[in-house]
Amino acid sequence: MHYLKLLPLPLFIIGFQSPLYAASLDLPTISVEGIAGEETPYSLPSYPIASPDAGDLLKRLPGANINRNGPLTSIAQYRGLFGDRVNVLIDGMNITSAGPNSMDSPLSYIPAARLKDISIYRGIAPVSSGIETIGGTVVAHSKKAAFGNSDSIEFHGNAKAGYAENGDNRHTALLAGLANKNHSIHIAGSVERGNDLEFDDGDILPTEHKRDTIGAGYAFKNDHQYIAIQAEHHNTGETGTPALPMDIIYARGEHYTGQFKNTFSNGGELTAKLSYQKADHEMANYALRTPPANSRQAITDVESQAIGITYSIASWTLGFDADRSDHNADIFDPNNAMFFVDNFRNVERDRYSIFGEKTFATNHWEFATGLRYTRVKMDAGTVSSSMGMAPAITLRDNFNNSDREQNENLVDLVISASHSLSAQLDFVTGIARKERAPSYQERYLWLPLESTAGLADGNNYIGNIELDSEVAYQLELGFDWHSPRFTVSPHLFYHHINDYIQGTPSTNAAANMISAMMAPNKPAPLQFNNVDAKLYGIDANWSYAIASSWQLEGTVSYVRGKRRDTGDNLYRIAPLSARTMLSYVQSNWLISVEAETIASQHKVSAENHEQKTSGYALFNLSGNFQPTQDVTVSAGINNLFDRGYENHLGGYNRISDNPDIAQGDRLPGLGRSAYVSVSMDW
Ligand SMILES: [Cu+2]
Repeated sequence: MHYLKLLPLPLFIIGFQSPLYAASLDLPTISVEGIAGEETPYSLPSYPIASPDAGDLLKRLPGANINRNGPLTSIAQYRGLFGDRVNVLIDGMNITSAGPNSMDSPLSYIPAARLKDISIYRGIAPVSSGIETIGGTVVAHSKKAAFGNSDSIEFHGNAKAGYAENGDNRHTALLAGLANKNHSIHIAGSVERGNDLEFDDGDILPTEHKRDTIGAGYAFKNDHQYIAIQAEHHNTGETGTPALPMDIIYARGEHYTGQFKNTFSNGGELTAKLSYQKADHEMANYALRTPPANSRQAITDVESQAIGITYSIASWTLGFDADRSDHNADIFDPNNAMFFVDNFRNVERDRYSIFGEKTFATNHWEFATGLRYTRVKMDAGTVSSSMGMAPAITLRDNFNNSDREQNENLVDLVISASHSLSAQLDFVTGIARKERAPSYQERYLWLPLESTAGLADGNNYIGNIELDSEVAYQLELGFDWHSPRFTVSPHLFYHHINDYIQGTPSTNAAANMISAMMAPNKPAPLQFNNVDAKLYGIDANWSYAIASSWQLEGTVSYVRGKRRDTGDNLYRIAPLSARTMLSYVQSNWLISVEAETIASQHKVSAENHEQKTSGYALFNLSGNFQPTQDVTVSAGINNLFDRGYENHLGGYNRISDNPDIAQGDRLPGLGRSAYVSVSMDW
């Protein structure tokens, strides 16, 4: 079942990561065996960046991008679909955000300094990669201790420290492990601090950040068994989110995972995984910014459990997955002890799922097929609030009297195929049907507020209990060309999505009235509704060995997202983007210059009152030096010319008192930043 396919990784990264240094500068042999690129995550090893955020690495992959609401809040976007539509696995686990605005997005649980690798299933994600994978699956792993080769115990680890001048960003991370060939134990942690970030014309307020993580794990393996347990604690302190109505006061909690694998004498393999997560979060609109007319704070939490069991033998894989999560969110006024709103009360979202996958081959064709059925059960408790106005009471009573228990049946079907046309050329295609049930915010937001999983469009929203699940029909078509000096793999895609969930003008009179009373300057609220949509585009990665020391590589990503019912554009769709990097590589050092060229985005959503952005180009310089095989010094300058620009996925300024950026304007992108980091392995 496990085919190996090495996609054409950027040369630079292979050269840099190779323990043999970049002694051989020819393109590595790229072996292509088995099934389409969709079967294996397209991976990016750790790469020196100035940012604490793992999302900055993810966006280097073809088709991938991030929606950014603050320095630590990256929300994964893949081919125009984002948020809950993208399945993000951190060390094999689905992280559930404690914050109803995704302030603790799944990617925020893994600092870049602790990241071993981050990858994406290119194109259509296989059904085995998770439940609700309509927008694909992102896989990230933290660094852990490797097993040794003998019975004797060895001490290994990695220490990393870095500084970026823009925002005085500091980070340190440590991994220390003891291991022999059967046992491995590790502890790991990170400390990150940063002040407000700057752009060419001033400061972006508030963008300070503070995050600590600590974790420990144990693993055992012998010829037939593998067992691993891991515990992680994270604590994000006061961290700005200028694109949202509040900032993070804290987001902290624990998650625990256990994994077990057994190989049977018939060649079958059984894997089981268990996880538990508990996280608490507070946000406020007065601690890191001058409050608007009313000070507000919110305290939220989530508790979740998951289990997954998979059995694979020969070309078959069968599995069962179940998870459940419970959410609460309460809003308070720090100056008025009487005020409260139950934003979400005892909201439950549980998923029970079974799947099967089968691979087979005929006449130079390789197929991977998969089928998954999921039952999603959702419910919410009754709500109350101190608000005595008639429309608030109407909304509360309507919600409390409604049938809030809702069940969805989701069916995912995937057929991927690849055809080897020659030793250097593979044709890749796939079709799929994928479904996503409504999120708890889309369904249970009973009072018009901005608790929208980080949409950050500035609109108040009201939920819709009666929402249907989204159904996507997906098509993938591309080729992978890999010659010794040149690789390119353009893939075309098309998503036809029925019942796409989108905010449309609310016709709920009570909601419109209370929204006008609470937020007189805002447009009328939107309500989550089912519409029809389509997304299509192309993305490619490529590399070229110009000469023995000169390498060129890059990615191009384009996506177009439209409503099919009205012709409006979809909201927060990444503009046409290209990344091109030229590197000069020597045996123990290299230097690179990179251009990021981003087109304007004029195809904006009228329904979301979205603002257009202009195109721009940024130039980045970076270098790496390995004085010994175990030490790497990286340094660079991002946005070398301190170019002013607006990131289309970066949101709007919600701060009233920033002297350098008007309220409601698009947030500027980061100005020039010089950085340096040192990493040591032992
Ligand atoms: Cu929050």
